[in-house]
Amino acid sequence: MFPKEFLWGGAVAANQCEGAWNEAGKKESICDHLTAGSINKNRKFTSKILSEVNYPSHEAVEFYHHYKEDIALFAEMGFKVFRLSIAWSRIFPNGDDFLPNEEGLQFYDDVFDECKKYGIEPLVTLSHFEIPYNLVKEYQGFTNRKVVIFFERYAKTVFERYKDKVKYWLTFNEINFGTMPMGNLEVLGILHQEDEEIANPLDNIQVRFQALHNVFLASARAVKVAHEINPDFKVGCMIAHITMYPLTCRPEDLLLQQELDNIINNFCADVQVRGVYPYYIEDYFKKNNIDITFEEDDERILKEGCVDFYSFSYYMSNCITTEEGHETTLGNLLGGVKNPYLQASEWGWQIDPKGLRYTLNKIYDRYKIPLFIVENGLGAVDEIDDNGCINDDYRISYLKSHIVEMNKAIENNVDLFGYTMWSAIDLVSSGTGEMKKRYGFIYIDKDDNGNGTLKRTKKKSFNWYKKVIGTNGNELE
Ligand code: P53
Repeated sequence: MFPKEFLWGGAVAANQCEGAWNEAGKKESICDHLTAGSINKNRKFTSKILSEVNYPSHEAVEFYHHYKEDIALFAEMGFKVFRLSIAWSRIFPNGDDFLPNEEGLQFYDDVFDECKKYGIEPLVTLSHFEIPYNLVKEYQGFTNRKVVIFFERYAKTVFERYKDKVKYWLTFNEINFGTMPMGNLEVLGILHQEDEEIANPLDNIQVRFQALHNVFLASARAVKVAHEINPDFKVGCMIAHITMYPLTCRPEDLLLQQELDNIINNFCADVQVRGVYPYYIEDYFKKNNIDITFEEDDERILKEGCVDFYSFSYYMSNCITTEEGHETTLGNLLGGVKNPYLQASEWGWQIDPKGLRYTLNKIYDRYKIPLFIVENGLGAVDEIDDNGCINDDYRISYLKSHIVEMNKAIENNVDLFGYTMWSAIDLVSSGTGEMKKRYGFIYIDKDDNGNGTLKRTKKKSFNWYKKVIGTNGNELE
């Protein structure tokens, strides 16, 4: 049984849905320099915005101009919570500005007021892969400690402005991508060359982990300021939990799985939940010649900025092995090999609802703080039939099977207090930049070439989710 106050809802990120990339004083974030790709073609970062190139974030699905219509649809589904991110570059267009951009602040006031009208609680991510480009260009992102101060200024500005409108906050989306080369640009704001493929960037592991240290500081300072501004604020970490299994029962596979699980899944949350670096990271740093500079106050800052809850995204699981020659999972930015017992999505993400229960048990066992699933969903191609309907039974079946496992975890006394499915509306895929990798309950007429009317249509999953929320998860058929 789901608790009475369980927060059901859906999630989006500013750069993937808002569009209006250069309106109302906003300047470019890194996403505005990312080209469209596909499962076989990596997205590229171009330092100049080129006129002949399609940058999907520029228009996206125009949530910026359609937010009233979209939020009304969320309300119709019965959303209790709506997860969105603030585009940092709407508030501080260059990142290092002294004063915020009033028009940017006003936009989110309007969005939160619209949510309030329907009794929908906003859950707000401060940094969802959206660092202002100027901070990357002029400061090399979070490699520079000044950016910690700029982030704190941004966090403080929005906490003060929205202190009576927003209660739930997340600092950095999928912060643990910073433990892998693919996190260089999106999490840390590091770019070692002007034009590159973001999934496969140049990498300097020492620079990357020092920047990640600075992101921990930025997050911790934001948590502290949040609690000073409003003691009722609840601030969470956000981890992309890539659940891993040893492929075989060889002890070597188990040990490798444990090591990777620690570095990729546990390290960041250990720092953000407990406020100290965990013991096992020393060995990893030694092996990789990483030497983190801790300034005088850093230990204290981390300790004072522990998060209130743990949030995570969960889409899939992977297998880990020391054996060579196994087929890796398709379209997978994260390594790992195929699991013979699981089916994968069209984009090669292995679907594993029971893995979600395992993950909930694992995380709760480790931290004993409230958990929130802030992303879970199926990217798929949706077709409109002759009657204008989108029968996305595959999405319903994906979500249903995951909700069943959430319920079992709750019955096992795991303190899970919310679920925002990815994504509330169709939007631009972060990994591939495609529109056709759709996640929403609401179809948006827009294709990969940027054509379409942007008309919103409810999918079959829309009415299904409405019933799920209406029965507090009791009726899943
Ligand atoms: P897309 C990879 C693996 C797990 C989560 O992803 C990921 C990624 C990055 O692609 O990111 C999150 O759109 C992210 C969202 C993103 C969503 O997963 O690539 O927080 O912004 O859209 C789904 O299919």
